[in-house]
Amino acid sequence: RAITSLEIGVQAPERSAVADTGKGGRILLVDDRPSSYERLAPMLSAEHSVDVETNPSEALFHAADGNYDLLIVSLGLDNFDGLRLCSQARSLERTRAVPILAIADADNNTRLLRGLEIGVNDYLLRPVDKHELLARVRTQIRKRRYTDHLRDNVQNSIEMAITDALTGLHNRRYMESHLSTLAEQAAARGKPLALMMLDIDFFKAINDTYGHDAGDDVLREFAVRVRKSIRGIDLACRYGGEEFVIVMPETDLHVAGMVAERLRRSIAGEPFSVNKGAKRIEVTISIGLSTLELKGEPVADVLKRADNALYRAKHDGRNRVVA
Ligand code: GH3
Ligand code: MG
Ligand code: MG
Ligand code: MG
Repeated sequence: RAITSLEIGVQAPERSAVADTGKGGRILLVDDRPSSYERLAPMLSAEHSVDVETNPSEALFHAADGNYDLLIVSLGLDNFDGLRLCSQARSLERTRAVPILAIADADNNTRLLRGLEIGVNDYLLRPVDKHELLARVRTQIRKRRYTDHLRDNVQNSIEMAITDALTGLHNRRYMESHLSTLAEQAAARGKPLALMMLDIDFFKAINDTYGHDAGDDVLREFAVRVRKSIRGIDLACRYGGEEFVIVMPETDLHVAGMVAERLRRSIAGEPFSVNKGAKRIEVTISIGLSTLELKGEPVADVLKRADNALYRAKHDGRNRVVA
């Protein structure tokens, strides 16, 4: 039975969380009292790699650049407000997700509560017990790795859900859901929006003559050439088997026609290498163009007009652009 990406996304982090000891973390200890960090650092380095920042005004930069799994902040610093550092770390993009463990003096409950409100994840009271320190550190590091892992998996799942696996372009579902948004934006800003529908000519013959794998090679190479000829804000998707759609915001019919013509030539002008370079074959495409006409026009109508234009391009002899 095939394992789906979603199952992988759910199962993998659970397995790794069980296996994760929480050891081997990268820790930044912010502490400007030698009597304190000279005691804490050796405790931590039994299981982790520790950097000590004794200059708290540098700590935030250091934390943001260092890719740490955990910040340990002494709240009773001599020359710096540890709480302020915690709050800054919480508001900075690069350090927002890094857990913070505070070390506080037992007689300062108010500061401790403030710290927890700011988003300190856990705390220890002086005098610090080595085993308690290591246990709390391991927990924070394990949590951190687990959420990182979950986030990566969610990102991968999203990526897979909107991407065509063969070509790496967006898939049809993503294009269709995003097209309405792009059309609304265009209408709201009074900007044009162009759409191209592209279809590889006689693709069935390529499959029949050179094999299905050669056909796949053509589709992949085609996607590479498409990416080269569009801008970052354009949206290219594989619409069906050998059919593609490109949505071009802020583009009128004239410019879209030039882009389409350039792309058509880039396909017809350079044979496609297939079967690991064993064969080079001539490929052409036909392109139908349309633009968003009226404010509030259904995007299905824009697609339909591009499809009609594509049909005429095929009918008129292929390897051409029709608007
Ligand atoms: P036309 O010029 O009219 O577009 O002719 P065509 O042969 O390109 O069009 P047709 O729709 O008859 O054939 C499309 C072919 O694309 C049929 C299908 O087997 C093939 N195809 C669809 N998806 C894939 C794919 O992922 N890989 C390969 N190799 N072939 C595919
Ligand atoms: Mg066809
Ligand atoms: Mg075709
Ligand atoms: Mg087709």
